[in-house]
Amino acid sequence: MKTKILLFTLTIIGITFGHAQKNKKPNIIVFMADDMGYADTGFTGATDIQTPNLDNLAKNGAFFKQGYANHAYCGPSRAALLSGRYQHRFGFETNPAYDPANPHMGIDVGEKLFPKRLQEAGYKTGAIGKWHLGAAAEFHPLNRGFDYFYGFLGGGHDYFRIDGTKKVWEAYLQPLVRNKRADNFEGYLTTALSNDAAQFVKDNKENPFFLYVAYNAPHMPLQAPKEDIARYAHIKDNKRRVYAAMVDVMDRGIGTVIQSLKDSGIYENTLIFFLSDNGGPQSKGGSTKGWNGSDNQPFRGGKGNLYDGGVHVPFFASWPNKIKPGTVVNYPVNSLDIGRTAVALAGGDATAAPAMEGVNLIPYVTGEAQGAPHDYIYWKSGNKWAVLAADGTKHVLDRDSKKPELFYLPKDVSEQNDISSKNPSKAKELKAKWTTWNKDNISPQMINYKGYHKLRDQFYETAVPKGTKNKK
Ligand SMILES: [Ca+2]
Repeated sequence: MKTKILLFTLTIIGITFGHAQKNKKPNIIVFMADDMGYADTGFTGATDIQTPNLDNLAKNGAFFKQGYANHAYCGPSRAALLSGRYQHRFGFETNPAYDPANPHMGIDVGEKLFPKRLQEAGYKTGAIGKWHLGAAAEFHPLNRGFDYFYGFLGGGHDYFRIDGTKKVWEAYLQPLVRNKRADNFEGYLTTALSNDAAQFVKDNKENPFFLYVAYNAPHMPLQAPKEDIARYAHIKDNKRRVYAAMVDVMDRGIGTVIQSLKDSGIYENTLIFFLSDNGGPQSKGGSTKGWNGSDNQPFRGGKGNLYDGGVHVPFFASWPNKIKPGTVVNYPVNSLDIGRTAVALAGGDATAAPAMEGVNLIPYVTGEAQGAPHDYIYWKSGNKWAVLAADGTKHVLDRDSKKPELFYLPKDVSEQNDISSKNPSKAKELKAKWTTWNKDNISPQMINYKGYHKLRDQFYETAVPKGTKNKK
């Protein structure tokens, strides 16, 4: 009898404990901005753009002072974020072209994205916004670990308009996609995505969830509601003024999602990451054509550079139940760490092949773990490369430099003083580390989207020579 009572009691404890554990698992949200400059949030120094919601989250959470994206532009950076692996392991080194008919133009189907690992651990998973990891069925978010998707499969979108009659060029005017059906949006795209995210939170408040909100803001085209642009009339530069309005609307949208968390009573137990996928594109060769109005100060270069301007991004984590306000992490961290942290918290399996890289950041944020999460962080973009040591020494061969340079970032944050000739042994050591890391990489598996479109156009021109169309 006693044994029975004991077993019964243990069962009750087990059920209660198990249930409580399940409910204790945090919700996890990743907000990702697109092509946002380092100095374009209040918490990283902007004075002409208002980002009170982001500033509040950063102030009350952990600011990653050396927070890095894994690539200097969109697609590969997202491939790293969502796989939790260096994207070179599976040859994802260029932006995929938008082509729903091409089953090779997207993220390797052998890669297990971390939302899939969260699904297996009982999480509901949602992706809202920009995908950019392939438009064919194999790559669709619902086939890669997400329960819900609302957004666009290409690399960007017009902020006001859908027009399916226009020629498909990276699908900026295509209808949005809700799960697997075409869908519309009302008003301004950034706000529509935010509202959808707020609704996802409400719909899933009973279960632990993961939500990936990948804004295309403030990526071009530079478009914002008139009234928001008017609020920034004090900014004289036209691009910067519209850009500021785009960032402002994104910040307010994040505020809407936060309010939804608070209304649902789950704000305190939600871990929120914010980062940009790469640095802001800068003026090149005296032309401002490619500039989106962003500011990467104090860093050198921008989108496409392996100097800090291309990869050092605004980056923080907020989790009121666990992270003390005002936490600052001074060591380098990178976007691979987000997935690893999420899977660790969810009790998922990060080691099932292909094993995740990155580090669970929570012990470093709470102070349970001391020292640097990474001894080295690596980048590779074509034949350009960079490696950053935990002490802040960076060895880089950038596209804007003819030779490898060595910088000591703690004293030279703008990468102006090449110390490679003063410290050749350090340069040698770092390059050796990079070479070892690179041994596990494979060559790029996809042609760049521009080259791909050109080839495809040439193919059709050859197949149907000009002037012969419709002739019998
Ligand atoms: Ca980008």
